[in-house]
Amino acid sequence: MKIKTLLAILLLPVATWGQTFTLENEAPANPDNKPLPCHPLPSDRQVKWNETEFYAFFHYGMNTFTNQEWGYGDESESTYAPLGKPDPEQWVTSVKAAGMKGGIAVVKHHDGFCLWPTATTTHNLTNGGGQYHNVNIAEEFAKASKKHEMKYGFYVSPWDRNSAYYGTDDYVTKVFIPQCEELAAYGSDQFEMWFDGANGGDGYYGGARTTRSVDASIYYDIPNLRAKVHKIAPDCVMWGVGDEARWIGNEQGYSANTCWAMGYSETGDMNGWYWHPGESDAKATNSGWFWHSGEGIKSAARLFQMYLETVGRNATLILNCPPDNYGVLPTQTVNTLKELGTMLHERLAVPVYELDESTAATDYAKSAQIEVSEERTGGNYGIANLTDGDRKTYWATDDNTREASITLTWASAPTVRYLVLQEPIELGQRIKDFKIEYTQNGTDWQELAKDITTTVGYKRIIPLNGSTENSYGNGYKVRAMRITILDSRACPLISNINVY
Ligand code: FUL
Repeated sequence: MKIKTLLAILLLPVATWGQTFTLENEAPANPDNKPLPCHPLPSDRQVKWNETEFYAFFHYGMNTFTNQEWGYGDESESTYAPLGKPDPEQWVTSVKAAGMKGGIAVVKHHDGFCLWPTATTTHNLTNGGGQYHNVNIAEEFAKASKKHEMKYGFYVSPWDRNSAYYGTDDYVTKVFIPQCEELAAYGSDQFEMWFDGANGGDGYYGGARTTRSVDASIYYDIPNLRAKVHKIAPDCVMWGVGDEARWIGNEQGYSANTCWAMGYSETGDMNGWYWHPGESDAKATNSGWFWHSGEGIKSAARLFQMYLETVGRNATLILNCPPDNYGVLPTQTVNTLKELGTMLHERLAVPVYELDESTAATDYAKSAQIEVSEERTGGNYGIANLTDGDRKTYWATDDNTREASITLTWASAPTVRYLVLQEPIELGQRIKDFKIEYTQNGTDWQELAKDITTTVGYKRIIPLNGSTENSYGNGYKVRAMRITILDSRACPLISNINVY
């Protein structure tokens, strides 16, 4: 027996005795009096993902050339024949001008055609038609995103209507997981891989032309898939079947006013067992997910409303902007995105590519005198954290507190329209209910945006007139504004306040 092993055995009873003894001093040292986390908590990867807030979806591929939404899988490779050189850099810079922080490119839809030279199937762009089929979309998209400091990731359809293997284990081990690994290798800093919920049905399947169904919850070997992708791209959230973020569900660009980062669908569930934050997928255009000749685009005002109803309601927004058959975003899309970026910048101070900071909305929280009902003792939990622009620092209350208030007062009585609140989600989502009041004369207080002030989470943007559709309006001239937290799952914490 080795000396070390012998020592370990001899010391075992002493170690056990030691543990029993220390139970009397069970509470870990907490010199900073840090608030206890309120479970469940996000992973570090999920926190970073949440910070991406607003990003694009680029549906482009075989369907762009067949005027379809779901290809059957029997399309000949040569049908993929861009009329011009596809330009992922143009996609990236156009959405950056809308205030987006990243994008997800669809590089394989249900028809199975791959927009990168994969080793897993010949059904890929190297066998496409025309002069421009060989532009490696995955590679160019990753490159352009890095160049413009945008987050990026890929949509890989788990369902493959082209593959002869679909429905067998070989598909998962020889096609699907290797495809995800190939894509992960385009960048270790990817933020999300998107796995669609449409799984199985009729298709070409290598000529079988039949119907194949799978149980998506077990078929794709998700634990193994996660491990393999995370080994290459550790911050890549596995969306959908990967279960690290959830589908908000309506595909119309809205989440609910009460939105928890646990549970499912629009509202989530306060008692959900694990962190499962919401992402809302929506179309900027008026027809399908893929580009269709003659389609229109929603107005910038409508897209701004979507932003308020998703990013402003503790979800992320993935807004689809489909490239056309030249492989670029149409001019109308580019212009609308620019208009949206200007609105977000001028109303909510969203940093936008090429827009000067001096034209951003004024954050009046920074010039307010702030008073709070209480401040947690010990550590750094004071009111300065509310306006320091650092999401990691926060104002905290004492452990037993469930109700607390923050009052902002101005000498200048600014005209304001939006209130932004953020919780430090690293310590869990806590606030259940709050209210906003304002006064013009210092004595009479009136409630604003009644009934929609419930949860906060990563980010909450409240249009003070209560309307996401016509949120801008005339605004409110305020001398003071009071935010009262009415209920919370644990002592309330706030990391950031902005008033625009
Ligand atoms: C759906 C797919 O079936 C659509 O074609 C599209 O990709 C959308 C984002 O997800 O489930």
